[in-house]
Amino acid sequence: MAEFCNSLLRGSVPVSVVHFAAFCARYFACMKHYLDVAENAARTAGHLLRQNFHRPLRVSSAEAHDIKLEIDVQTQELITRLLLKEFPQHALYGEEGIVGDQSSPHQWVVDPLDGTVNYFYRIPHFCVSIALRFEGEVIVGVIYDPMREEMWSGQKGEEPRLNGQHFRVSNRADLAQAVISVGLSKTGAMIDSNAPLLQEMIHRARKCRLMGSAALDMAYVACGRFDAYIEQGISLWDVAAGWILVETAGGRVDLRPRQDMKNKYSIVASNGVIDLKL
Ligand code: LIP
Repeated sequence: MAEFCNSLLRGSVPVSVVHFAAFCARYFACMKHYLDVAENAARTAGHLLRQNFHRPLRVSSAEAHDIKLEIDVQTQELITRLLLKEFPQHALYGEEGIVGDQSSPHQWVVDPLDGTVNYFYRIPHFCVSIALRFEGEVIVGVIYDPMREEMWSGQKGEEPRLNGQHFRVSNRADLAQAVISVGLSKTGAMIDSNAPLLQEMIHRARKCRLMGSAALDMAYVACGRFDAYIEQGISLWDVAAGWILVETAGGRVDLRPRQDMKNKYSIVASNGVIDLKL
């Protein structure tokens, strides 16, 4: 089955109509299987985070603008078990570490708790973010907010869903009427490079928001709550799942590797019609 899925994802389409119908059926069965397993892992991890939201938390490290919690690691271990039990050949690339052969065509990109500082300060705005990449391309993405019980799910070639309902990005083109989310990242250098962007946007947009979870920012752009989200200095696990949600909802994602920081990116995610004049 796995090898058959790989050939499907590589797009080797059979010639005859009959085989093509079988091809489509099995292609969508493959994708639905990936999505179901990802949703189950996100929901189970989300429940663990909600159960512990009001309990004492163990801090594993604290810096000026960032905090790391033991529950980040516990949650990623739970997600890893649930995903790799189903797909033992796959690899996982997560905020709390990597598992398996990263040259595998299938790589899960995981942020077990996005919005860790919010979580530590009992601010109920955080989520679980899980994406699947096939040969480098994101093909499946889920983001789960356990406090609002909101599950965003997306897959390549299909309209995305929020708790089962399809959604689209907003169609607001005028920046003066827009709500823009800006991330400041977590190091002094990155805060210095993000602050001027915020200063500009505050005067140009109707409102700016600093929410503290890149993955939820992406989900909010995808379903039209925000018109755009910008941040410099984020990691792939912060935005991978949101990437496919925004694009399949009709938006645009511009993700650029930073030359000055390894494995860090600058992102502009938007509804695709707004001109941010950046
Ligand atoms: C957070 C991001 C947020 C960024 C924070 C931090 P974490 O991720 O979601 O956009 O501004 O600095 O990177 O650390 O909570 O997974």
